[in-house]
Amino acid sequence: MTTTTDTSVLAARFQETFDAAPDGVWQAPGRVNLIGEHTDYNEGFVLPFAIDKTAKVALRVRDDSAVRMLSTFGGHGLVETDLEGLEPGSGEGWSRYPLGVAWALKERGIDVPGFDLLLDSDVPSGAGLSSSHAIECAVISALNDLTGAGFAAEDLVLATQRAENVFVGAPTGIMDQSASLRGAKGHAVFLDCRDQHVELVPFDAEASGLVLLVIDTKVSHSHADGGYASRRASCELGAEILGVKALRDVGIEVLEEASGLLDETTLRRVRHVVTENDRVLQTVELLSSNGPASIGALLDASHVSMRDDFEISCAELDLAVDTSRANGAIGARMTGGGFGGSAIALTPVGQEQQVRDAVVRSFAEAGFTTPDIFTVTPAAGALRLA
Ligand code: GAF
Repeated sequence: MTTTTDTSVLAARFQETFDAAPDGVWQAPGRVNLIGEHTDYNEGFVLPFAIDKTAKVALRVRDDSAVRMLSTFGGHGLVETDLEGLEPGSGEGWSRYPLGVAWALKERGIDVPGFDLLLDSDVPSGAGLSSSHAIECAVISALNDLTGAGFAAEDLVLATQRAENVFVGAPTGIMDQSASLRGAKGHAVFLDCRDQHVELVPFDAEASGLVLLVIDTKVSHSHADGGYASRRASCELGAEILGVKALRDVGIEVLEEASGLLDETTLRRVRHVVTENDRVLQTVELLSSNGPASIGALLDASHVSMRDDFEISCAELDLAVDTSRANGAIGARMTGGGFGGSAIALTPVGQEQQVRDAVVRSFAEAGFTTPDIFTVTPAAGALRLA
C-alpha cells in the first residue's frame, strides 16, 4: 500500500469504475506511538500521534445493500458482497475493514446502506503503523456522515474496536483508532484509555533540532495471531490475582508486594504495564516542561521493558533500536503491538543520515531484509476532503 492519489484523481477514477460520482472523499491517518505500549487494554495511558500517511476512500451510498469495493494498490480486484446477513469473519485482506465498520454501525442500530468504495493508501501495511485502522477510520467517518448517524469520536472509536475485535478477530485496544480519529497536526494524543479523555500535547521535534525516524523492519505481524492475545490474557490474569479492575489500578509502589503473588512470567508482564504507564505520565510531563529532547531515556527504558519483560520485540527491532542509539539517536524503541513492524528513533537532524546508513548496513550484515526508513510528523486526524 504505497500509493498517494489526489482527491480529484481518486474521484475521477471512482467515476470511471462505478459509472457515478462519489458522494465524497474521506481520509484517515496511520499512527506511531511515542510511548505507552499494551497499556490501552489495561485501561491505562498512551501517547500516539497521527502520521502524515493516510488511507483515502471515495464512497457513494447505494439504494440497495450491495457492496462493491476496489483499491488503487491491487489485491483482490473488485470485491462484491452484500451487507444483508454479513457475519463476523467475512471478507479477505483489506476488504474486512470497511465491512467490519459497516457491521459495527449496523450493530449500533444504524441503517447502513450498501456502498461503492474506492480505496487508496500510503500507510505501509504490516509495518505496525496501523494501516488497518486508517482504512476503518476513513470508512467509518464516511458512513457516519452519509447515514446521518452523527456519532461523536468516542463512539466511533468503540465501534471500530468492535469491528477489529469481533469482525476481524484481533483483540486490540482503542489506541490506534483514537490517534487516527482524534489526532491533530503538531500534537501527540495523550489518551486516558479508561474514560477516553484526551489532552493534545505539542510535539515539535524539528523545533528541537530533531527528527523522528521510523524504521520499518519489514517483519510483518498480525494481531489476530496468538502473541498479542496471550499478552492480553496474562494482563487479565495479573489484574484478577491482584484484585483490581485493570492493571491501570496497580501503582508502581505495589509491584514489590505483587511479586509474591504472581508467577514469574505474569509478574514480568504486569511489571511492563505498570512501569510503562508511569513512563507515559513522565513523558507527558517532560514534553511540556523541556520538550522532545528530554524524553530519550524514557523511550529507551520502554524498549527494554518490551524486550525483556513483555517479550514482544524481535531480533530486527532490537537491532534497529541498538544501531540507532549507537549512531546518535537520543532514544529509540519499537512502536505498536510488536512481533515485527517498526521502531522509532528520535534523532538529531545532523545524525539522521548516519543512523539511516548504519541501520541499513547492520541489517545487511545480519542477513535481514533491507528496512524502509522515513521520517514522520504529527498530522491531522480523520477528515472529509470533498
Ligand atoms: C496494537 C493495538 F491495535 C493497540 O490497541 C495497542 O494495544 C498496541 O498494539 C500496543 O500498544 O497497535
